Amino acid sequence: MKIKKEQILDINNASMSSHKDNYNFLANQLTNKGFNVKNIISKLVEFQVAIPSWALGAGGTRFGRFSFYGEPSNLEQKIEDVGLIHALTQTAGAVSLHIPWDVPEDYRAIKELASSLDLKFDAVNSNTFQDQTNAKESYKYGSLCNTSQAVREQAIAHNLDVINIGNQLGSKSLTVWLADGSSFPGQNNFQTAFQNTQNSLNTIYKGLPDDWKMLIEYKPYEPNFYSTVIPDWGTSFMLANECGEKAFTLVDLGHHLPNSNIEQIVSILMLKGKLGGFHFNDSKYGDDDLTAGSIKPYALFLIFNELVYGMENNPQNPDLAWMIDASHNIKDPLEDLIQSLEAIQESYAKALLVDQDALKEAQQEGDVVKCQEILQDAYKTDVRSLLEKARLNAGAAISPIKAYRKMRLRNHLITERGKHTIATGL
Ligand code: PSV
Ligand code: MN
Repeated sequence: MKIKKEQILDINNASMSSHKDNYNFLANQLTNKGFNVKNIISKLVEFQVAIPSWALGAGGTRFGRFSFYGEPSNLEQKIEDVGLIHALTQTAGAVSLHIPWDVPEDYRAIKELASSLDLKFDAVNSNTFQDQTNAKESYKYGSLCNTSQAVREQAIAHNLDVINIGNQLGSKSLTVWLADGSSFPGQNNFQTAFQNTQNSLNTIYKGLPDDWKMLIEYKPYEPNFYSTVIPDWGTSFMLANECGEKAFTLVDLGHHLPNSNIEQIVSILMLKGKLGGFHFNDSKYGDDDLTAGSIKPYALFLIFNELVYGMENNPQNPDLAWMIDASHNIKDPLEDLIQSLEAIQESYAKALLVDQDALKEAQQEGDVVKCQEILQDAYKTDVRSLLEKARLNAGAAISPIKAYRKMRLRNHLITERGKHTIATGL
């Protein structure tokens, strides 16, 4: 199903006057402080975050799964769902596919559908953490790190296939996340596992088209609980460095041990020109994959503060591939993704309000109190009307969640697809 522009305009009319009041008040305040509000709005309009194809159905845990009904059961329907989110927000202009869950049957039709919804294909993701039906070799003891050459070759060939699929869709990057590691001490030789992984990545890297990037994700634990081959950003950075200039580190917010200083990681990777991609989510304990900004919004703001600084000061770092990597056990996946998008844009807007010159001066003077005041002044600004204005300018809904509910989109999806459809993915 597709949303018509007029439906959004109609719904927007009801909240227009209160939006205008709030926006005019804030825009005046910010202008008086010396901010270029127009410029901030256009940055917000430009900021697009990819939706992962596997986040459109209920996530579930290993204890069970509760469907939200009307889930997309094929690639076309997944793309249509992303189209709904994008129509309502105009901030989700890309989809990230996971292979083999999303192999297109008809490339032309899929490309046409995506472009009719104004969507691009962002990074394509390989999957060597699950055994596929009829696969010759098993990834039980790892994929790119495996001691068996045959297993490594199968995993390498899969990654090359993924590049090929992505290439036909217009994608420009491959994201590699490995579940490789060990569950018990002694199971793996750390050096052999690392070296095998490096060699395998080098081979995949050689198959990258010139204008592609390889994004290497890290994660300290799960599904292996004693060690992972790429546990942290430093290991990912080493591997990427040896692969070459088209390889980068990808930061997934959930892939850190508790209390890690993620903003510092982001900052140094950008200084080194090696931050390639970003997966947004939030967590209380581990890789909880909760809605972005739902648990630690201040941490998300501090991360964005470094991202904004890096985007302005580190031309050596490429444009980033932004993606939400969340999972929804009890919420409507589309509503949850809209909430994540809102939180991401909100943190971005607040980070754009940090007075970088004043901060630099306060840092030089050793005025710690002022430094904190500057950051918190930006953080405490209610920027929601800026986001509304950006959405209005782009033809989206003033309040995407309200519009989603008003249009009864989930009910329409259930009527169209049936209740008990199940999305492929996690
Ligand atoms: C792993 O937890 C991960 O975050 C990686 O990004 C994967 O690509 C994604 O989940 C789904 O497989
Ligand atoms: Mn991820």
